[in-house]
Amino acid sequence: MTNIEKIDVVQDIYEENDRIALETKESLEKVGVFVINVMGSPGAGKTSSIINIIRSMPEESFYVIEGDIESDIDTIKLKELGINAVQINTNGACHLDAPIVQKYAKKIDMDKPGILFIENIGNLVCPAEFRIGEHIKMLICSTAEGSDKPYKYPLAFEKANIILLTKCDLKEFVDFDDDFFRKGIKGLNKTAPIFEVNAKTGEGFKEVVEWIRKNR
Ligand SMILES: Nc1nc2c(ncn2[C@@H]2O[C@H](COP(=O)(O)OP(=O)(O)OP(=O)(O)O)[C@@H](O)[C@H]2O)c(=O)[nH]1
Ligand SMILES: [Mg+2]
Repeated sequence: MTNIEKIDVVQDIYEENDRIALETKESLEKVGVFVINVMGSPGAGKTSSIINIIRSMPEESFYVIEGDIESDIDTIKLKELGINAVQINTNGACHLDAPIVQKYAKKIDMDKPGILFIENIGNLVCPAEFRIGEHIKMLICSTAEGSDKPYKYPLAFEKANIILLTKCDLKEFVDFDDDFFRKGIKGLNKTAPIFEVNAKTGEGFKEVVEWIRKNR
């Protein structure tokens, strides 16, 4: 009879992913690049927040990897603003993983120390499960999505190092319940700060930038 050895494929995939993520993180650390994995639902305000942070830190060099299932709309937008960006299209995959990020990170000439934003695929589920070489995870959540999101999609909130609540200008129109939202997060994550922002006016980003400067 043949000997059958049972292997845990899912476990192996995560381990290999984490190994490559660590490799990317360490190689970028060597050139002084701090990596922020930007996660959130489609349209939550990920690109808008990245742009606001970049504008608020003129002393810094920035690089962006844009992850989308299709299109290069966000990358074009960033390039038009003079931001060094490359696009990854996953053609269906709902998250970025470490191997694809490692491949595309090599396509950006990171000639100066700075900050690399990796905008993950718009999705509140899968991106939270995969390390991609980041130092921190920044979760972007908008008031328009509703205040119950921490309860329905806990992993993203649990893993976040910093949370931005965007579209605060729309709060009154979407019946956003602040207490319910914050209570949901506190039950999952006691350390991540929550910053309320408005990407249209830039309000709130000064505090976000101060936090990044302190924690990088
Ligand atoms: N009123 C208001 N609109 C916002 C704010 N932030 C973003 N938006 C708008 O929301 C829409 C989506 O913003 P994006 O920054 O493209 O969101 P995203 O998360 O990058 O979207 P995907 O990459 O498609 O997942 C755009 O029309 C923005 O102008 C905000 O604070 N207030
Ligand atoms: Mg975007």
